[in-house]
Amino acid sequence: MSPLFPALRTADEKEALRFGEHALSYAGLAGAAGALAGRIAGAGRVAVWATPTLETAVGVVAALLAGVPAVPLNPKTGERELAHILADSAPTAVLAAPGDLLPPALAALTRIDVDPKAGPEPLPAEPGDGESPALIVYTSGTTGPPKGAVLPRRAVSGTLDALAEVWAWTPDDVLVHALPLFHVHGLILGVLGPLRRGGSVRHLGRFSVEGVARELAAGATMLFGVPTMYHRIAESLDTDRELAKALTGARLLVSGSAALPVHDHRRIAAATGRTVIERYGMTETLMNTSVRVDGEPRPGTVGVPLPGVELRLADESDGIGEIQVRGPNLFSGYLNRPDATAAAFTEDGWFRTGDMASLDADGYVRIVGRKATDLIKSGGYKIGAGEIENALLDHPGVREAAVTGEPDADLGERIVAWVVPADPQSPPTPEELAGHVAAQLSPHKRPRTVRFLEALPRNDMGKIMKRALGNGNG
Ligand code: MCA
Ligand code: AMP
Repeated sequence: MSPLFPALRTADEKEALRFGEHALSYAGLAGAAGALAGRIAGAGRVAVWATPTLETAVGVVAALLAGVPAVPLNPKTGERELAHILADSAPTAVLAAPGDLLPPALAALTRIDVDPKAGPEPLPAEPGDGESPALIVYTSGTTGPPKGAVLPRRAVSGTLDALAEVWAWTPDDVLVHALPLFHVHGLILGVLGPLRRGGSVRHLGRFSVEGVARELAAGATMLFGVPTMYHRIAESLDTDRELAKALTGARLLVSGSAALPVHDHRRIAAATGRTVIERYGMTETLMNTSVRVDGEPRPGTVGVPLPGVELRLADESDGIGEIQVRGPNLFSGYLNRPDATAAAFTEDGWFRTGDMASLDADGYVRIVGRKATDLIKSGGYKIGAGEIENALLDHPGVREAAVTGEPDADLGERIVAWVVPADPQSPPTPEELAGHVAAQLSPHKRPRTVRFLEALPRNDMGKIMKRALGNGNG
């Protein structure tokens, strides 16, 4: 396989990465990542403390250059989830920015501080085998703790090159975003994408409508975001003329990770004359479909299969079936979970996405829902009802718990916890339960609403009937 980042081999002074005040040229990145790659060569796997910083980008690029699989960690991960990820992925070292305070769970690992000013050091030869694992990204299922999706090098290069083709993504593009760097969207598309093209990325550190407007006005050409971010942009457009102007000037506005409501599409188009392009992907498959830059934008659809990706609808009824995909974009399997890997594929080798869709006559894909009602997409994060229920049940004030997702204009879906308190006279407060879930799992998995009940509705078999819970979609 050819190198993942050709621009690092002909490194020049062009800006590659910028996080707030801190920027790095291709020459600087090649030096720093080359030096770090030398230090970690031969390590089994390395964890990366994935703050939105230059250090995270340098750490991940170094791992890819060294052929050492990287496990990006959400720095806000709670105790229970972090313990699971570390036990499952067994990294030998953790890469972090100097001065970052790491939780005790990481104390047993060798800590390697990332120095973006290190080098110059010659770049190592990258692994030639496209099947060798590049990254392990943890993703939630309906039950149990998150699973580690093993992403091989060919999936990373394949998906990024397919996107380059359909988006006409070139070295001249400057991407702006504020996505977290421990998921596919922010890390692979949002950081490795520009680097593979020899372009640039400016990361805002934290999302703000002002930050997006500022960078687009100052030369950024592309914006990546989840629907919640576009919703917040749409909300500001009425009153913010500079924002509308900045968006109008962008080459490409891309949304993904969840469905962008047609209402927000329309508001943005009305104020800017620009149509947001949607693409559809998954941690396990990287990107599957997109609206093409030279194709007809069609709000409510996620476009057409990307070059190299085969897509079919299985078990169709009334024109709706499960999206199944095949192609070089797919993961290799779940780490340590041959059972789950086997269950994720059909006998003839197609990956079952669990997403339900219909196809327009010309092949545009319309996602209409999900097979599993116990998966919630909130703010673009995938969250399993089961993992939250288990965390809630660990709280001494909770006797029974069920979790559903309810429609939310801002987050797409909002996590709702239905709780039977251990002591009805003094139930725990909603804030206490949200804090408990945040500390055990992750803040984005915390319930935004808690409803107390005397008992959960159950069927004759004792199974909780989520459909009987309020407006829940479970
Ligand atoms: C609040 N916070 C708490 C608590 N409550 N912390 C601890 N305990 C609590 N009880 C903190 C949070 O940590 C956060 O801190 C701040 O308060 C606000 O949090 P929150 O309310 O969750 O933020 P939000 O406003 O809801 O965030 C919206 C968001 C976010 C910015 C849109 O949801 C987001 O970044 N989403 C991106 C998801 C994503 O990238 N998904 C990709 C996966 P602080 O502010 O300091 O952080 S999907 C994927 O990769 C596939 C392949 C695909 O197709 O893309
Ligand atoms: P994750 O496992 O976090 O990678 O999330 C993948 C899931 O996000 C997919 O299975 C879809 O349900 C959803 N998703 C991603 N992009 C889109 C999109 N553009 N429209 C609708 N759903 C999406």
